[in-house]
Amino acid sequence: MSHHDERTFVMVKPDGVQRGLIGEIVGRLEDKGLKMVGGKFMQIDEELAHEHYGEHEDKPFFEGLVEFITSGPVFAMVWEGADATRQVRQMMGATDAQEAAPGTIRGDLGNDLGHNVIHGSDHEDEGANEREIALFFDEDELVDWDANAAPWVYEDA
Ligand code: IDP
Repeated sequence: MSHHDERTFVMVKPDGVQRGLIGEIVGRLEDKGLKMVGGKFMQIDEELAHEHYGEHEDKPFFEGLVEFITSGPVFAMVWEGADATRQVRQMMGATDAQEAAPGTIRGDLGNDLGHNVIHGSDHEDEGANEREIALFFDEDELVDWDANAAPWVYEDA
């Protein structure tokens, strides 16, 4: 079932944690049939924030973004499933939560561009999922397990 095992990095941002949305967000990903293989409640420090958001270094919002993402705890996760990176991006909705479609996580739970509740690896950035997983998790923090629901989620599992 190798084509069901794509991994992606997902994070409930500090606004989502403060607003008590961890359970809601985890629930939505579980309901979709994705499988959690890693999870860590943590505080991002300045260095990790710079590494994670390095591509935005020259943008005018970079400083504010680093300040926000280090402002309180986050819930970092790795989720696995068929086409998981693109699936999660689709479930997240547009970056600006004010514009994100109803039914998406940002569309339903957020109302701001910066405070947009969730991060997920960019599926259009080749290898971003693996890079971000490696940045936040050691290999031994990820759990290989068989989900009993898999044959019911996937016809060919
Ligand atoms: P993404 O999170 O949907 O992948 P990116 O373009 O990678 O969006 O931007 C990373 C994060 O930076 C966004 O989630 C958002 O919180 C923040 N951000 C992006 N653009 C702006 C902006 O113009 N002003 C303030 N914050 C922004």
